[in-house]
Amino acid sequence: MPGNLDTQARSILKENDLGGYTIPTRGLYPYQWNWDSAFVARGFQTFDPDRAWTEIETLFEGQWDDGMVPHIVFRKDDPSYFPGPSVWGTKQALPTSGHSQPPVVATVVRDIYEADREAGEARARALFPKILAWHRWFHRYRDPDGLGVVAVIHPWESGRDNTPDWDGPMQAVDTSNIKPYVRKDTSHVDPSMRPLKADYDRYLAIVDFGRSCGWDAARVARDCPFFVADPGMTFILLRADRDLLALAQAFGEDEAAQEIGEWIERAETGAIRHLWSDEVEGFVSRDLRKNKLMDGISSASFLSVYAGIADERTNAALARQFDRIAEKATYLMPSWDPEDSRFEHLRYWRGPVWAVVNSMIGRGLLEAGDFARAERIRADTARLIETSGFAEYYSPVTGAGAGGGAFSWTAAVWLFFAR
Ligand code: 2M8
Repeated sequence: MPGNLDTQARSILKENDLGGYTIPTRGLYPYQWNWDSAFVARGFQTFDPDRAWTEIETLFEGQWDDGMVPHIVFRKDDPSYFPGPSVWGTKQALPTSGHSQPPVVATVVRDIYEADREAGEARARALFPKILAWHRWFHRYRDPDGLGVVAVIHPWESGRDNTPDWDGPMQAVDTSNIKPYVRKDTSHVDPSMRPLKADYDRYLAIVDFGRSCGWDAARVARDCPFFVADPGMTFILLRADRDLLALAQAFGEDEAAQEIGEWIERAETGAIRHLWSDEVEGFVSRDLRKNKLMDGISSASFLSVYAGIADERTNAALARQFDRIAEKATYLMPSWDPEDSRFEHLRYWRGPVWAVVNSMIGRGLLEAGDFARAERIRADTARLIETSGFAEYYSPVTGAGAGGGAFSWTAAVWLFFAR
C-alpha cells in the first residue's frame, strides 16, 4: 500500500528530526551522520523542500576550517552511542568525529535546486563554496598522489564499515594499546548483525591514531596504517563532482568549473587504471600502503555507472556480474558477492542490501538507459520495504529486515526512489 507507506516514511523523517537535523534512528544512532543527512534531505525534498535545505545547512555547521565535513556531528553528548565526542577528541567548537563520509551532498543539492531553482537559488549559492572546499579537501588529502581515486583512512569513512574489502588492509592496524571499552551498538541490536570485536578494536585503534596526530589531514594521509582506495568513495565523489560542475556552470563560477573539470578527468582514467581488476572482472578496492588490489565484488563495484563512467568493456563485464548475482540473490543488490565465502546475509556490510546503495545503482542504470536492470533494483527495494518495513538493511536471501528500525535513510529512499 504505497499511500500508507508514504505516510509512514514521512512520519519516520519527522520523528527522527531533532530540530533542523535528523538522526538515522533512535537509540542506535543518536547524532547527525553525513551521508544519511544527504539522503534524508532528498527525502524531505519530496514533501518539504525548505526542511531539505535546512538538513544540509546544519550538516555544514560541522565543517572544519580545512574544508572537511565530518562523518558525525555531535550536538549533545548521548551516552547511548559509542564512541562519543570525547573519544574522538577533535577539539572542534561544535564537536564532531575526525574523518568524513561519502560525499553525496553535491548530488542532492543539485537535485533539490533543480526541482525549484527560484526557491533554492540563494541557499544553493551559499552552500556552493562550502561543498567546493570539501571536495577540494578530498582530492588533496584522500588522493595525495593524484591517482584519481579516493582513499579512506577508516572503514567508517567509507560508510561500508565491515565490508570484506577492509579485512586484508585492517590486519596492519595494531590493537595492542587499546584500553577496555564498552560497545553500545550490540545492546541496541542483535550482535550477530554487527561487526565483530576484532573489527571494533581496530576501528578504535585508528581513532586513537588520528587523535594522536591532532587529526591533521596531511599527517593522517601520510602515516595512517589504513589507507585504502575505495570504489564507493571514488565513484560517489566523481558523480558529486559532475553535479558540482553543473552548479558551478549555473552560477557562473568559471574558475571553480575549470578545477572541477580537472578532477573529473583524473578520476575517469584513475578509477579504471587503479580499481579495475581483470581477475575479479569488477571494480575493487586497492590497499595503497601495499599497492595491492582486493579480490571481491561488492555493491560499490556497481557505482561506476552512477559515476558516469561510460566505458564499454567495464560496463559489459559489470552487466554480466549483475546478472550472475541477480540469479543467486532473491533481492538485489547484496553488499557482498553471495557466491564468495565471506558473504554473510545478515551481518551488516558483508552481505545485506542497503536501500541507499540501491538508489544510487538504480539511478545510474536508469540514466545509462539500462531500464531492465534499473527496474529490478527499484522493484526489489520496494518489495523489501513493503514486506519488512523501514529497516536499516535487509537480507538479500530472505528479505528480513535487520539492524535498527524506523530508519531515516530507508524512509527517504522510499519517497524519492523506490515507491
Ligand atoms: C553505520 O556506521 C556507524 C559508524 O559511522 C556505526 O556503525 O556506528 C554505517 O552503516 C554508516 O554507513 C551509516 O552512515 C551509519 C548511520 O546510519 O551507520
